[in-house]
Amino acid sequence: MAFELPKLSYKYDALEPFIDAKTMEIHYTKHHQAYIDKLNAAVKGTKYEKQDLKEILMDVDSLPEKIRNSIINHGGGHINHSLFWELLNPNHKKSEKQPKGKLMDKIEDSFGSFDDFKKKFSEASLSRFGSGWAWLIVKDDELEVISTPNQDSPLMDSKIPILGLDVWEHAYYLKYQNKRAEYIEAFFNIINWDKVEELYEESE
Ligand code: MN3
Repeated sequence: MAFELPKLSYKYDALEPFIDAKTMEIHYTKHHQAYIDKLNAAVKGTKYEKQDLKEILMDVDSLPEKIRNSIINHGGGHINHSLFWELLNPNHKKSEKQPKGKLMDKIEDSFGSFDDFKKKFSEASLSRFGSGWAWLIVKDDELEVISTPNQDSPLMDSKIPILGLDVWEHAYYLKYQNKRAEYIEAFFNIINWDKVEELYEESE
């Protein structure tokens, strides 16, 4: 069983005008697929073919050196994008732009306010030099905003990602060119907070 592109539960234009249909299509069918193809090539004929990717990434030190970097890059690319699609909200026009309940309480406890969290997450997204991701993660029941380079998954440090933003140029260049800050601001209009809340509750 090879790794496969997960089905997208909405159309490419569902996130317009914040993420344009063309970017979604290329990002999903070309970039994400390329990570999967290279991951499958790396694990072909090894025991990792049949293993859970999350478990593999949580223990990369035990991987054979020959395929370790490939799995970090392409396995990370696969798992990060699979999560990212689920974090985007096709019903954004009718949805709240903030979390509620336990997650909101925890965000306020951890960062002061939702706006302070947003500021911190935006700074992490903006200051990531080159390509990478910004994350809201859970570790030891605490929330933290971090960023990772390339396709490094927070799982490699036993951190559970519950929100993530792809800040590779391929994620925004067609619509936003070099204006990463505008893309980050747009992202806050299309976050699927129900999904983030679900992931938070699962992490407990
Ligand atoms: Mn990407």
